[in-house]
Amino acid sequence: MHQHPTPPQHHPLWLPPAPALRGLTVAIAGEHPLLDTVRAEARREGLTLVDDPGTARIALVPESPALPDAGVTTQNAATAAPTETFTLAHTPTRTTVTYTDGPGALYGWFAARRALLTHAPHGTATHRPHAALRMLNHWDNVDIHPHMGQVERGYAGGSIFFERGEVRTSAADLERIGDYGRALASLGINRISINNVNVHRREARLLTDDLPRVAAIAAALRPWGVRLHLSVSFSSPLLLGGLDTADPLDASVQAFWRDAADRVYRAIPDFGGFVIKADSEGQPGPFAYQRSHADGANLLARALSPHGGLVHWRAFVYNHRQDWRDRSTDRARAAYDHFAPLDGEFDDNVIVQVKHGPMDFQAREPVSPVLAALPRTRVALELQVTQEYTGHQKHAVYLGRAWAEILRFAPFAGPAVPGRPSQRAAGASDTRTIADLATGGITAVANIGDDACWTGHPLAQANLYAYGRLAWDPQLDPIALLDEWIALTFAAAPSDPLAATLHSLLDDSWETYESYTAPLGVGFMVTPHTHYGPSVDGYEYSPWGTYHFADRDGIGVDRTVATGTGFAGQYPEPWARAFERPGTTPDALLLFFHHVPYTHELRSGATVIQHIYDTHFEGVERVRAMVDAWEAAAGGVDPGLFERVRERLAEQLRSAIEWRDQINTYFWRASGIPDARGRTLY
Ligand code: GCV
Repeated sequence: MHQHPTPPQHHPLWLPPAPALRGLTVAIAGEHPLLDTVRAEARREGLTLVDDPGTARIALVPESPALPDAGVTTQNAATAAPTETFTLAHTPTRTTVTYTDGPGALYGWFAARRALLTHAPHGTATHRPHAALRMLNHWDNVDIHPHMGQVERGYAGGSIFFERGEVRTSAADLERIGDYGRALASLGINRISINNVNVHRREARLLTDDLPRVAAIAAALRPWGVRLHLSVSFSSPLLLGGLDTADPLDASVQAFWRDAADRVYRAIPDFGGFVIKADSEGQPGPFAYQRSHADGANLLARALSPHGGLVHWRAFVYNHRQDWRDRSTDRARAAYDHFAPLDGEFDDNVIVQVKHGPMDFQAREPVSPVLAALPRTRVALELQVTQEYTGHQKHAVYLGRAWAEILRFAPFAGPAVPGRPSQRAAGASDTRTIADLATGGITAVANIGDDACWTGHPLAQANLYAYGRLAWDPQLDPIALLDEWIALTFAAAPSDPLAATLHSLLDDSWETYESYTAPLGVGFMVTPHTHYGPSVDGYEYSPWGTYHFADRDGIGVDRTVATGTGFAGQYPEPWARAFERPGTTPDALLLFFHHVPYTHELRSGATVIQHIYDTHFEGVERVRAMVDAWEAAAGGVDPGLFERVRERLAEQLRSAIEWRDQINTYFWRASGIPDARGRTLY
């Protein structure tokens, strides 16, 4: 077997050794494999293990002495038994975790640790996850892909799971995977898929030849309550089974998938299931056999169901070979048009996985209407932690605020009352949010790699942290989570100047990024293929369906029912009506829904053209302030980390200037309207 070199020492993420815990006394009552993990954690942190929970400073006690098995939890938390649940009683003298099951104890341990290290207010509260499935999808390839490399849209080095055509299973690799599992458990993430949804010939074999090695990865994650899933190719019966069809209604195809599932479960008894991208961007799917996506999904679901496995079937289906001259086709409509008619046709163990926006993980998009259109289907919300369209982990962009907005969007009610996110405009009777509608849980594309700091940009660790915590509880305040991440990672109290610097750098960094890139929700305008840096017309005459339609008079995509593509009509009321008219569409999304003149006045009072100039000039100044703030932090942080952030901020500033000058100049030339403040345009 090929021996890999030992990977470099990796960063402890938000779990550096905690001297403040050392010497505390902990008692852990009960028997469960995950309680053994907690015991090992306590030893690792230097706590003293004692028998008597009555005297211990930290006590973990079962709610009832009989622990249910840490088996499959596939229901929405709202209807499920209280699994993964714990009560944390945090007092000045004692911190007690009363847990319902093994996962509850593990999550309770990390919550107790967090409460002690962040000096959380004293009190007692019961914690249960909002959704039973909290997942990360890795887009890692086994082979180095000629265009996408080892990790598709990965900005943090190679894969931690695969290297040069092999599954990584050296002791050092498995140790790092275990450390990753530990970090995920500390947030409450309980599922990961380890390979790319674009499944090439080599990756298809994870289901066969590689199973023993995949099982070794699953074993490294198991002590952390994290279950492993695989992405599969719909063409596996042809690629692996020697069949001449993958038709979901063909008996030999059904037998192939049953055998495949049986084999996987023999190797990995707690295997999570299959993730699949079908009939999308060149991936095979049921359309080739004139079958529906429900036929395709149910084929896999029936093979997995005897084992309790799940199918995550992605709704990211659209025509990527569109003729740009065809104004009637709208990519934003596609997922709804394909999936809404199939509601009710999916088996119970199918989860339709829906990207948060109707296009593709832009810095700003409306929330996908598909999430409100499948009442009889289990749907999962898909977010993107890896910064494909948000600066490639070269730009410091904290996405917690963006995700909180998505999770709290209430498709059947009006906007939240400012300052009171749970309160809606008068008259709204159905106030369910996206987090409520995502009965199949929450998932996200991961942002880590084999980079020593895991995420390329050290500050991008905050995104993984915020994602995991929001997946557990979508009501958490994303800015409080940022401070929590700072406190845990840098052992910095809020009064510490370093904490203030980090906070100021990241706090509104999403809005900063938005301000110097594509304006008012129009999206794209990025360099084709790489998706980094500006190229206003890069996708304008391409087959990908991502257009802005800027001309000398105006810009934006008319997606209204009255005169446009009709996309606005895919929303329930009151949003369908709101998005139908520019005056009631939020400014941030104006150009997503409407084609307007450059002189159109926004709700803010500025014209579209002046808004473009102002935000792009301001965006660069905000990045300049970030650079200066970081320079002032020199000496207060590890020099290696300081340099890495400094070098990335320099690139962010260079890139923001490039965006500003290209966007502003393009629209000045197109519109002929000068900047009211006379700043330099080219
Ligand atoms: C994994 C976008 C990305 C692709 C990605 C795809 C998807 O188009 O650019 O790299 O492929 O989304 O989500 O499947």
